[in-house]
Amino acid sequence: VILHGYWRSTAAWRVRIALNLKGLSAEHRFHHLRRGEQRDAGFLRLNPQGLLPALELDGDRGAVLTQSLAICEYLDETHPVPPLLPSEPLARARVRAFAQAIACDIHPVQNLKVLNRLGALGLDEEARNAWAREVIAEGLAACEALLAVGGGGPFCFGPAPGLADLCLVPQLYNARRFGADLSAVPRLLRVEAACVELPAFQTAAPDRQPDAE
Ligand SMILES: N[C@@H](CCC(=O)N[C@@H](CS)C(=O)NCC(=O)O)C(=O)O
Repeated sequence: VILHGYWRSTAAWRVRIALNLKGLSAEHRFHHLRRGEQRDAGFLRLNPQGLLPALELDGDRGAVLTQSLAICEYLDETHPVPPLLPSEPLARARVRAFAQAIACDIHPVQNLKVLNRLGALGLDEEARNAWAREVIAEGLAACEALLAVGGGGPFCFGPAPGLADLCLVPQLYNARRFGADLSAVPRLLRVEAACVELPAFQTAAPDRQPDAE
């Protein structure tokens, strides 16, 4: 498979962790987000949304998958061991809700595209960063409470990392990047500490990618 990403793309990072947890290797192609390479014609043919990641498959007639959570679930369905989701429906729904709280409700609101639009509307860099900080802090505080409902430990939902954890760790990186207050999320930070002990998370980290600046 070929993973189209960028070292600091948190959505691509989720997929890197999923591939590592599954023990799958991928060829990596990099698209520089700050230079707008995600909008090049060649990449738009792969993902008309102009967003990273995209995963080109070597099977399934060379299909291209987009949307990090859809990609992670595809990997989980095609390589079920170790699982990224619990088998029991209620537990699965809780893990998906946590992952989507990050991937659908926090990350898109602080994404590059949105911050650029805010800039075009006249918000200066400090105001844009304050926007991102607040969105992330508020969203992660809710995630902390979601864990209190369904969580065990040391990972988000029990003794093994999965879909929730691979969303959480990159989002905490973005939180720090924008200077969000993390004092209200001690449990999330404990989960992060457990994750970063694992090689699957370590080798997926942005500064370990060949295109890191
Ligand atoms: N919901 C999408 C989000 C993809 C996304 O927003 N990717 C970012 C990088 S983390 C991107 O490509 N941004 C480019 C832009 O905003 O122009 C997913 O989970 O794959």
